[in-house]
Amino acid sequence: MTASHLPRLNRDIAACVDNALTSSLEKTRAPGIVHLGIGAFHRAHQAVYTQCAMELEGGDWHIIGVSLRSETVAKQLNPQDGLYTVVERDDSGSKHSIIRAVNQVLVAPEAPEKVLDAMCSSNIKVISLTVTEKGYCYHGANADLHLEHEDIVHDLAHLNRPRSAIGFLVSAIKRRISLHLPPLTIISCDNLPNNGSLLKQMVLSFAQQIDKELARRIASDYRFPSTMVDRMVPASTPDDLSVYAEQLGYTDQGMVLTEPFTHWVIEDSFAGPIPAWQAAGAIITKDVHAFEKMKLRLLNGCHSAIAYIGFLASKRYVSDVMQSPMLADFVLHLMHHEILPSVEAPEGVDIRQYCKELLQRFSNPKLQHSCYQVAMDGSQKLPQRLLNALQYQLTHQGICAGISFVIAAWMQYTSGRDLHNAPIAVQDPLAKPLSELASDNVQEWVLNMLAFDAVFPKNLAYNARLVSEICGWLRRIRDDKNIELSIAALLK
Ligand code: CS2
Repeated sequence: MTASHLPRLNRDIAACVDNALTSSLEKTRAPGIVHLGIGAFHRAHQAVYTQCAMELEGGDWHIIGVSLRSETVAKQLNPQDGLYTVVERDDSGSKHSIIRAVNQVLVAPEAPEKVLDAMCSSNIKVISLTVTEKGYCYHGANADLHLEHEDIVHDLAHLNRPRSAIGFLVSAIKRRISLHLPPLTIISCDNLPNNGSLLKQMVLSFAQQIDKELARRIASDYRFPSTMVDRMVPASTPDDLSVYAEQLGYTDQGMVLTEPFTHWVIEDSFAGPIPAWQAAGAIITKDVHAFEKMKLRLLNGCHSAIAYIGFLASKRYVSDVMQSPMLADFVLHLMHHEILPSVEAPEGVDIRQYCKELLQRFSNPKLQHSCYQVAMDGSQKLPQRLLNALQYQLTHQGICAGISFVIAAWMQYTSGRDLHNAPIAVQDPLAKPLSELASDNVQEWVLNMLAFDAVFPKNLAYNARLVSEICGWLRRIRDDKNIELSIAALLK
């Protein structure tokens, strides 16, 4: 137990895994999980819990990883037999473990039929996903599956060669049902509120388009637990790989770098067996929502704020932002005065201590998490990270200058120009329409932005107080051309 009473990964087991080269784990490596979206986060989080679970309580739970877009991870991991190193680093040093939970990586665009075969194997009991927010093809304004999304249109027409995670899931489930295979537990591990229910809704909406009976079977037999996942995992750079190659004495193309902290809360709702994740430190509970809300708003909300103000203040890493007293004070203000009021502590968690630990995690100078990386896909992130807390503050006549400031900073960012007019390579599925809203007429820009219903809920569009807050901060940011100066005005 730690000060905020959150259980952590069983460290002794992590160490024992590291020395387990000759364990039974090595001999069989039989798969039980297909994971869609095997990026760095999965490799530093669920795969580590799964390996610990196998070490503790056994079971055939190796992972077949799937890349839905690029072949990069397959090229890194397959020649290494799926093995890779997780390096945890902070001020006190670094620690590494070799993870052997991944069997192989399939590349969906190259061989969708292989992915479907894997998902339809009778050994597979769990399918998990980290496909990022945009991978759910969710349409904010309709609060449902985006039926006009090009991947969904494609998958509805070519169910045997899908592209999207949703298309793969429905195609595989349809086949599993026709083969009389047992139902699966399908676990979303993305940073979305009620991620399990959301995924279920997307899968059912897609299935309805094909066959209502299929949708009914999925709803009754398959389980979609919600989860709260937490570990900061920056993208590894070629420099990192060469530095660690020297330190470790081997080259690992699939190495992932992360922080010591890790946390996983899973809703207790399963269609069949699961690995002994609980023994490895995960919490399995009936009520995951309190954890999700706390984490999405306090951690991810502040993280996105740090990313936009940090980028515009020419800070490279999240920890650089925390080193500026002015910017760090802003984060503190945002966290405590504007986000925290809308969050209730999950049972047994000391939320003040949780906030304190978050500030320490953001400040970890060894993590090197770039503002640019966290700034990606803001249109998909802001609603659950900051706009829910904003709605709470507006309804309760609370302060919202900080959140409005972050929205103004994000708007400047999405314009594709920084405060000195240098171009920004904005990575966001809605980058084009967002940049087209930018205007020298700030009032017009803000009104059009708040009416952009793929991001902003309808009730925010006409909120006079919000319009005036954001206009004020956006003008100020653009006039000052110095984020720290503008923040000084906010904090005074
Ligand atoms: C980050 C998250 O990139 C981002 O948007 O806020 O990936 C964050 O590092 C994790 O959610 C931490 O658990």
